[in-house]
This record gives sequence, C-alpha cells and structure tokens, in this order.
Amino acid sequence: ATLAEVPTTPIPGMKPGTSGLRKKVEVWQGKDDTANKYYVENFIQSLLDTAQANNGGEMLQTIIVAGDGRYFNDQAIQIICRVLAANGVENIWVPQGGIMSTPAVSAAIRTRDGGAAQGGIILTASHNPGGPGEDFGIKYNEGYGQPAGEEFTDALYERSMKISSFKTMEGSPDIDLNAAPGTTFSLTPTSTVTIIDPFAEYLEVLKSCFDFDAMKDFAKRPDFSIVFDGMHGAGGPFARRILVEELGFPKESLMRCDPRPDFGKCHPDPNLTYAAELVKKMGLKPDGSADESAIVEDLPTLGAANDGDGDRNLIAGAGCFVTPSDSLAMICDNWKAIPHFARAGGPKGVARSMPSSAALDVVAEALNIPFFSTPTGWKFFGNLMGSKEQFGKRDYTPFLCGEESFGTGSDHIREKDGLWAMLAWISILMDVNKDTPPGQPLVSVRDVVEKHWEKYGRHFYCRYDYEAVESDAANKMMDLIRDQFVNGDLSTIPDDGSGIKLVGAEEFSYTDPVDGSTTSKQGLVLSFVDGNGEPARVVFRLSGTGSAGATIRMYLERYEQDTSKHGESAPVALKSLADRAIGLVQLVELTGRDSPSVIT
Ligand code: VG1
Ligand code: CO
Repeated sequence: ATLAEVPTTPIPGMKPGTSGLRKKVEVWQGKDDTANKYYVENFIQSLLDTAQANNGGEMLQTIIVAGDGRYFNDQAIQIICRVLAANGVENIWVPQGGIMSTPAVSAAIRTRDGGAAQGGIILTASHNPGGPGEDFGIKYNEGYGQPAGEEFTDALYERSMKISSFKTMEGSPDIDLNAAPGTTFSLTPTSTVTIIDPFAEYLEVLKSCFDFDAMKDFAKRPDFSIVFDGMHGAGGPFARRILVEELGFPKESLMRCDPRPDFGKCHPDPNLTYAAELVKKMGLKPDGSADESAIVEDLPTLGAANDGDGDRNLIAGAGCFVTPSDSLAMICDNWKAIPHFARAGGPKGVARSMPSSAALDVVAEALNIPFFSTPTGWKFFGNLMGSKEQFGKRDYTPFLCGEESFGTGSDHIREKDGLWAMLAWISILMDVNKDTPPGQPLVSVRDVVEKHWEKYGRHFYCRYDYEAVESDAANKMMDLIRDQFVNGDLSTIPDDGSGIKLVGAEEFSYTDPVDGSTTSKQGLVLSFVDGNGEPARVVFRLSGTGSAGATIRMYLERYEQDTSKHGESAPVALKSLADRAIGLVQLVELTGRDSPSVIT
C-alpha cells in the first residue's frame, strides 16, 4: 500500500444539520454524479482538518469508527480507515461487525481502557430509512463523547468548500470487520486498526446507572414481562446483550433485533406510526389510546422500541403509551428509583428541547432543580452536562434531559440513549412495586402515569409532521408566521369561533449558559389561551435531518388540570388547537397539504 495525496475539488452541500450530514446513499457512493466520486473522502478529510486545527494543529491520535449497520456501512468504514491512516491517526478503533449504537460509541469515546478516544465518526442517518435509494449519514463526536457543536460543523463546512486534495492509502487491503476483538491491522508503520468489543464500555456505564442485580431478580417475577423492538437497527444486539444475557429476560422478549442494511424495509423511527406492531402488542390503537378489546392481563408489562442507531426510545405499558415529554417528566419525578440520581440526592440539572412539552418544567419547579430549555438536537445538552468536566464551571451532574422526538438520557454519556430509557422505566416499576407481594397485581405503567397527571396536571402533546414539502412553500409559511404574528399585531386577528385565542408569538433563540454562544431561528412559538382559560402552545420548525425537500414539524401542547378530562386521547384533545393553528398560518393554502404525513 502507498500513501497518496489525491487531488479533488470541493463538493457543495456538505453542511451538517441537526445531527450530522445526511444524504441519499448514492450521493455518498458517488454514483449520482461524477463530481461526487470522492464524497466520503472529501467529507472525512474536511472533518480531520477541522479536528486537527481545533487540537492545536496536532492530528488526533485515537479515533473510533462505527456505524448503525445500514447499507454502505462496511464500505464506508474501509474508506474512512484508509483516510485516517494516511493522515497519521495512530489508533483507529472499529467494533467487531462494524456496528455500534450511537450511545455505545459515546460511552467508548469517554471511557475505553487504555485511554479514551479523542473522537468518534458515527456512520448513521439515525431514524431515516436505509438501503439503495434511501439515506446514509456521518456525524462526528468529540472527546467527551458529545456531538460536535455548531462551531465545529460550520468550520467543517467552510473547509469542505476549500479542499483541494485528500490523503489515503492506495492498495491497502480491506480489514476484516469480523475479526475477534483485539485483532490489529497495520495500515501504515504508525497507524493501526484495532477491532474492539462493541459492548464493553457501554455495559459498564449502564451498570453505574442502575442496579443490575435487583433488575435480574425483578425479571424473574412471572407477572412481569417486557418486549423490545430493535427495528433491525444497531440497538438490537445491545438489547440482546443487556436484556437477555445480563438481566435474564427470555429471548422471546426481543423483536427485530437483528441489524439489517435496509432495516427490513421499515422506517426505523420508534413512533406510533412506524412501530405499529409493537404498539399493537402493547394493546394500543394507532393513535396511542388504549384498545378496549385487548385483555390487559395478557399484555406485556413494559414495551420499548429503538431507532436505527439505538439512541431513541418509545415507551409503553400495557394499554398505555407514554409520550416522550411525559416519560422525561416521570423519570425526573421518580429519580429515587434510579441509582445514578439517588446517590446524589436527585438530578442537579434538567433540560428539554424547546418544542418538548412543559411536563418536565413543573416537576423541576416542584423539586427545585435548575432547568434549561434548549434548541432541538442533543449537542445543546452537551455543554450543560460538561459544564464542570469540560469548562470548569458549576456542576449540573447528575443531569437528566430529553426531547419530544423520543430522545431521553443523562450524563452517563453525551448522547441520548434508547436502552437507558427502558432500564429507567424498569427501575421505576421496581420501585413502585417494592411492596407488591407475589401474586398481587403489579402497579402498572398506566398507574404511574395517571398518578403523575393527578399530581401535576396533564400536558396533552402531539406532533404533526408534513414530510417532503416543497422548500419554497415551507419557507413562505415560516415567513408568514414571522411577518403576521412575531412582528405583527395580534389584536387584529379575527376570532374563528373556537374560543382559542392567540396571545403571543416569538422566534426562539438560545444563549448557551456555559460558553455564551448564541443560536437563532430555532422555532416559531405561538402561545394560546384555550376556551377554558388554560395555556396552550403550537411550535413550527423545519426539520434539519432530512435529505430532500423540507419537513414541517408542528408541535401541539395543551395543559389540563381537570383529572376527569385526563382520559382523552391526545390527538383528539388537540384537534381544535391544531385546526386553529393550521388556519392561522395558512398551511393548507401554502403547502397544498390537507393532512400530515405522520402524527406522533
Ligand atoms: C430530529 C428531532 C430532534 C433530534 C434529531 C436527531 O431533528 O426533531 O429532536 O435530536 O432528529 O435525532 P429535526 O431537525 O429533523 O427535527 V436522531 O435519533 O435522528 O439522531
Ligand atoms: Co437516532
């Protein structure tokens, strides 16, 4: 093999979005356009140049390269290893099989034996479908395991527009991704690829969060059962390793836990629409309400699903879907059930993304915990969790955070963590059942949820997604909201007879309390008062994870104190608010869409 410096030209459009750069797989393969021949090489060289500049001009010594197993995963790993080696990266860690969930990569960057890595290159388009014609993506995590922030990704993009060559090892044979952990391959006299065990560090950090021995005992109860849907993504093998091999749940508890390059032709997004089979198994109708014909005693006690890269979670109990915003609030309120929090006397900081519901806010207030509302995307939680570790400032750990988009996690790593959320719920069930004798019915997920609403009130919540909208039309709608509501006069808006009144409008921007950086245009927030005088809110945002066209997200939320009304299904309870907002922003007129692609 020879080290080569290959001339190339900048490829436009390499601007990472909410979470990495996502494009159609043919773009990455360079198949769609001859100008894209070296797409992966260009991107990785730009990434390395940026990381090197950030590292005081020194090339990073240790980098982990892993993916969620989607189509093109294995070839991309080979290409990337050659570019890393040619650039002088000394240690390259690749998991056996090439597959690792995003949370597991974050754990390995932080804590791997023999010196933490300085970065991780994660090959994933997360919840987007995979396979020919579908998406592939790459994201970069820095030395504390956290997703690279906007300063980094902006610099990467700048670099990609100037690049004139990349380095690679020509004629270097492929490494054997299936070799045993510990196997090494020398790509140059100074660069080595080491195959690593994908599970080791992740399992350790989970053990530091939860009481595995107690969970093992609880798993033996004949009246407690779980089901886990891996959606053929990277989370599956981790579920097998942890739920079955460590905790002793029967292997029949797992569904779709074998990773497949095309996710079995499914959309690996754990929501009510795409996890339909699990939703049905949990005795739920597609809108998340209980299916009255299901026999509760026959249903699993707890069900969960992960997305393609294992960082998202859907949580459901028998006949009870838990919205992600509620789940976050309930984990917070039940902090005593989770050893990681209990050891410290509770979380020292909590956060949610702005579009997530205010369910967490009221718990944080009751418990008197510092609370933050951040822009969408996990990178914004990173600074808060690393406040002490990275910046030497006030410590907010143990930290709890989450997003309405089925993301939940803590400071045990720097990513959201699908399996962590499931273990958190197992821990909650263990705690509320510590006095339930064998033979007596268990306190259920539904009981926990209803009691929580009784205590704090219910924040009805759901999200409408309008996928593949024409970009111009989507932008026009956002501009209309800015002109007419954020900058306009709300007192002149005519009533529509619904009793729902628009009382405020703003565009969300964020100043990071740790490093002072600001991020603007993070969502348009419409505040309402409903017919009963209770607050309601609708947020509009454009997605930053798509690979074509625009996706409009409309987030709906309404607070209800009255316990007798808590039983209603969320989409029904929010229908008139949705109609009011859609009318105000002229969504149908501007986009031509009279219904959303997905409601979750
Ligand atoms: C979406 C979600 C956001 C999440 C991001 C990455 O972003 O809304 O909350 O952090 O996906 O999740 P957007 O910009 O499309 O709304 V993952 O699991 O796809 O990395
Ligand atoms: Co994901």
